[in-house]
Amino acid sequence: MNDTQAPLDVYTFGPAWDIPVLTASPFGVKLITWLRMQDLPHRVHVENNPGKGPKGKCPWVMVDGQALGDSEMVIETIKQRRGIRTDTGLTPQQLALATAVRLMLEDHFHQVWEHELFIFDGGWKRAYEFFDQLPPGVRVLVRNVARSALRKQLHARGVGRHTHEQIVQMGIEDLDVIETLLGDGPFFFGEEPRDIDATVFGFLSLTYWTPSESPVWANLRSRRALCDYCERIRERYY
Ligand SMILES: N[C@@H](CCC(=O)N[C@@H](CS)C(=O)NCC(=O)O)C(=O)O
Repeated sequence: MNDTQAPLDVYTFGPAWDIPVLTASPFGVKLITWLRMQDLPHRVHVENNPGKGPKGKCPWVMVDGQALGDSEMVIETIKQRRGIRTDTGLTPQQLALATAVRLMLEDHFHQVWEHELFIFDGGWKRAYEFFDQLPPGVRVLVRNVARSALRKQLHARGVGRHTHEQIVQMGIEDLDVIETLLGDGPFFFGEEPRDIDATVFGFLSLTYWTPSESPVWANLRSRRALCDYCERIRERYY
C-alpha cells in the first residue's frame, strides 16, 4: 500500500504534567513537529510500551503499512517515499552543523535529560507522575522497574557514571551551544524553521515544560531566547 494521502499513524508515549505537546518523548515531539512542519496528515496514538515498536523504542510510525522505528530514519523514509525536499538552500557547512547539533541532543543531552528527570531525586519527585497514565494495578511496579532499567541503561550509555554535579555541568554546556548557535533566531537557521528545529524543539520543550528541580531545568528557564523559542514553535505548530 502506498497511499500518500493517508494519515501517518504515530505511536509514542502519552503526555504528562499538562505539557502543551502531545507526548513526553523528545523523539516523539521531534517527529510530530516535523510532520507538522511538512503539513503531513498524521494521527498520534498513545503507546506506553516501547517494546511493541520495531526497534523497542518510542516513537514509531506506520508508513505504507510498515512499522518504522527511529525518528530520523522515519523522517528520511517519508522524505524519500513522498518526494519531500527539505533544508533546501542550506550550505554543506550548515547541514553538517545541523547533524552535529542533532547528535549532541539525541546522544548526549538526552542522557542528561533522562537522568535529571527520572533518576535525580529532585526530578523523580514529579517524574513518577508520568506513570499515572497506567492502570492503578501495575503503576507502581512498572514505574519502579522502568526507573531501575533506565538507571542501568544510563550507566551503560555513559552519562550515568558521573556525579549529579558533573551531569548538570554537561547539560548546561549543551544549552550554551544551542543558545550560541540560535542567536537572535527566530529559528535555528534564521527566518524559517528547518529540520533541525524539530529536534531542538523536541528536547528544549520537554525540559522547559516538564517539572524537575534540576539546575539544568532552571538554567534553560533563565535563558530568555530558549524560552521564547519554545513558545514560538508551540504557537506555530500546536
Ligand atoms: N534513536 C531513537 C531514540 C528513541 C528513544 O530513545 N526513545 C526513548 C523514549 S524518549 C525510549 O523509547 N525509551 C524506552 C526504552 O529505552 O526502553 C529515535 O530517534 O527515535
